[in-house]
Amino acid sequence: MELKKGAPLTGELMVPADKSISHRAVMFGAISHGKTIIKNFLRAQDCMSTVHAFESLGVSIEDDGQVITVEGKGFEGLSPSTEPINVGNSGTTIRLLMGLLSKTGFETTLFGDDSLNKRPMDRVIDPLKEMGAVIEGSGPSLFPPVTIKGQHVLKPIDHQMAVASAQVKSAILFAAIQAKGTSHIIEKERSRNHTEEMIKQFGGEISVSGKEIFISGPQKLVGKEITVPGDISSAAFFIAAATLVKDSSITLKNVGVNPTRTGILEVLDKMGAKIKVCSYDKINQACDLQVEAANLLATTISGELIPRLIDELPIIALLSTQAKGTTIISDAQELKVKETNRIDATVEELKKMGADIEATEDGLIIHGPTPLHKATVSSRGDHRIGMMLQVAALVADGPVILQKSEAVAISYPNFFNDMSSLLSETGE
Ligand code: SPQ
Repeated sequence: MELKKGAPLTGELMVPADKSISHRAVMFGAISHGKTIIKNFLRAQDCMSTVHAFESLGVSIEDDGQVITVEGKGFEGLSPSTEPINVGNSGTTIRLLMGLLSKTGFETTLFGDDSLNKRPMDRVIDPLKEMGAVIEGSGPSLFPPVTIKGQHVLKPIDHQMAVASAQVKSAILFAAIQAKGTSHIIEKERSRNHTEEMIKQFGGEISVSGKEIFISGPQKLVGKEITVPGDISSAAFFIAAATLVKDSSITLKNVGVNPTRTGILEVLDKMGAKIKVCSYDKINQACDLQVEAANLLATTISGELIPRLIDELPIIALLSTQAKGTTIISDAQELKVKETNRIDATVEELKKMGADIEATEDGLIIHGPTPLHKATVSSRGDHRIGMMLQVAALVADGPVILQKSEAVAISYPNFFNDMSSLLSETGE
């Protein structure tokens, strides 16, 4: 696909629904008792993998084009799938399901595409094993396919997490809510808390104090109506585009601003971006963001910030190529086990366009500002790398050819159309 240099971005955009929350809404709907109605569900490939997985486990899920209705019958309402379940590219689906399915009393096999089948599952399987779960994977990192031999009893866990990961934490929570007794989990750093929030929303009990979580089981959850806010991780690409392209001014509507996800806003504020956060909707933790073009300064990003912006680091790296000075990103080794090794993918693809960027053991060093040139680049099958490269093309000096552009559909099927709607409102 050929990407052209950008005209100023203007106008308004309703960014698509949050991927992390959409996955969890289906999961909680399936294990709760009664109907769950999901408004503004993200119909992207990853979330459809979660829908497909629960349908295979006997859960009725209806989509009338407006809302998704999940008929929950509790954990005990799940039934064995007749065949192994393909969860595509979705790390969230496979990892959370391992905890959720660890006490079914039946066996389930989950597998994914080439990228997912190379992502480590030991980080989830090891703590679940301590709880009495029996889960098999292959090789030393326990790669998919994984087979979950659902048990009849699980033990609670007292666990200090080794990685700052919402997926690992959520898998443990889905097992802990079924185990008899109180589990105690200490996070390495605070990661996105949508699972904890939803346990409460679906009538469950959980106590969270800083990095410490206590949860007792077994608990019975009750279905509810849920509205998914817009995804700040999708909004990030437009925030970056409007910041970088001269004379831009846009409004992004209904963007989720849960504080465990807003690291990018804090970093961009420090870099000198012009982002105004307005009209806060308390119930959905969502805001409108007004973004104008700005000149950026380099920064440093590390520590507790990393899990709060982990998926935004490729686009932050691009922004840093246009910022004055040297940006240093560290403590971000988790990027190596995403859909691609996102440290290598970001460095190698942006270097093709002339960026002054290098990989370190746990992050990136970027010198700017550096002009970006026309080139042929590839998403490598990673949606976030594909979207980052579309934004890079807006500030390049000539056309950029993006290979494997279809990967954006994993989280954002209408991404290229939404980008051109903001670019074309100037008439160019
Ligand atoms: O679901 P998947 O494939 O792992 O998706 C990614 C993404 O970029 O969309 C990561 F590659 O998001 C993860 C995120 O990085 C979604 C997520 C969640 O919903 O719990 C948590 C993060 O992963 P982790 O491993 O840090 O917990």
